[in-house]
Amino acid sequence: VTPVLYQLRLSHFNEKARWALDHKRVPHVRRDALPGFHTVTAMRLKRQQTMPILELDGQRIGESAEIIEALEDRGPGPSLRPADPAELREARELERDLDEHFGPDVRRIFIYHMFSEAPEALRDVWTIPASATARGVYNAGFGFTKFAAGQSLRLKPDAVKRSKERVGATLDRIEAKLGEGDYLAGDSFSLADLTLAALLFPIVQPPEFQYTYPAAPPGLESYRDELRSRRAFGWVEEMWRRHRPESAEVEG
Ligand SMILES: N[C@@H](CCC(=O)N[C@@H](CS)C(=O)NCC(=O)O)C(=O)O
Repeated sequence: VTPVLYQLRLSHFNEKARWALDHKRVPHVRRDALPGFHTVTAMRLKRQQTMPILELDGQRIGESAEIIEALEDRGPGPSLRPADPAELREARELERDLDEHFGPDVRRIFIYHMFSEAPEALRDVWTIPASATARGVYNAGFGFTKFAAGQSLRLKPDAVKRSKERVGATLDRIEAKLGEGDYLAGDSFSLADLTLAALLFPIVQPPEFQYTYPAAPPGLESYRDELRSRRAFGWVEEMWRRHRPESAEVEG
């Protein structure tokens, strides 16, 4: 059976799973959810609140890191695991760390700017996969979705400020680690590189992204400008150019 990815399009944790599926050339079906309503589907599928969820060989996997590991265990396709055990350990540690703090910080920054400056632009991109009827319902309830997300993601100026400081500190660390090299663990593209390049995409907005971005409002644009001069920003663009393959999605 063809694997099925339950996903949000404009989401960096979901991008990790898509990138791994595409990298390994695993034909898969994608089922889109609407942000906010996706928790209902996620609950039904796996008693959890978050996506991505991948249905793979009769199992449901509900964490992006576990999805990558399962695809690696299953074989074919180019490996995302460094061959050297110490480098593999390092790559996984970096992934775990980025998933825990960096991912949520980037999401808070991105959604905060969109909600406070251009909420309709974000809503209109979020509802691209929805039917006209679903879009109507969604738009009517959007004030509530926005409020609920604001609470659960702590979209407050002081929290956003701290998120930006932590993101800056993480990028300092990453740049030091990269040094003169091209990759974060070993000397080829691994799950560590994929994780960082996927988790920063909402800010970098590389053209290889497979879906639509909302236009960045001025506050988000000036934050992008702050980061643009950094090595890590150009590095993320480069990872997308070199290593983000075409989609392996199939009709389902
Ligand atoms: N650690 C999870 C994080 C996934 C995650 O946070 N997904 C977000 C979308 S970016 C989500 O579904 N959030 C809904 C919620 O937390 O209620 C992973 O790596 O898969």
